[in-house]
Amino acid sequence: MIKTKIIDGYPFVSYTKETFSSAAMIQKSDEFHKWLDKRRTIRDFSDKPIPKEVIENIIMSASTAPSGAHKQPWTFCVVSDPIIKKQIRIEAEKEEYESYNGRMPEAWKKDLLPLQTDWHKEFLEICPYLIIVFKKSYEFNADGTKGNVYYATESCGLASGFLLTAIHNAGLGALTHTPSPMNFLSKVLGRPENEKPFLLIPVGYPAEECWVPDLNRKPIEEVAVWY
Ligand code: IYR
Repeated sequence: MIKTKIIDGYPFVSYTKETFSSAAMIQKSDEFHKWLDKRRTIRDFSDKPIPKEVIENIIMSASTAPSGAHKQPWTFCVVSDPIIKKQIRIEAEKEEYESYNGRMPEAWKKDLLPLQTDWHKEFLEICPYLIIVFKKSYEFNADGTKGNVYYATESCGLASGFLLTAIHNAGLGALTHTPSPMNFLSKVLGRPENEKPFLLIPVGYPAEECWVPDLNRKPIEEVAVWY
């Protein structure tokens, strides 16, 4: 039963959650890791349609992420219109062409060789949905005045992580794409001046033939320090 109380004039609700024995926690956390470890960034997408409701559920999952002062400083723009997808592809490839042919230092390009990426971004037109995460640098109050947001970058990073996990859970694939600079997305999508493009995430089924680099993830010894 949920109880309620007022603290200093603000409403609170009692919170409980299902907890587990140590043995059950070990099993659940191990299973979750094994399942999450199957997530891969993909670049070979199918054009097979996905119900809109799935994308809605995925976005609502992302939007459960914690955020500074609970400001939820994010907007998820969903593009399925082929004309807008084409526009985004043209603009992204323009920027990526410049990046791969001069803007990116040689060391960066060398680091990307194992991924075999280049400036061609045909997946931007193939996959059924592009989700563009916009970060709010401030918000508009109901009366039109400006309101602050806090830790917007961290908040959007968390929401994007939740988004990728929700996409994986639906059995779909995604790419965390950062065509740089990304300002063209604000223009193409007509976003207000308080929003800046954060990530462009194509979502879809993996293509029948889908290849990913044979990568290993760092072991616990390399990513955790115990005190
Ligand atoms: N934005 C470019 C380059 C690129 C950069 C990184 I860091 C990657 O991990 C992968 C690609 C592109 O999308 O190709």
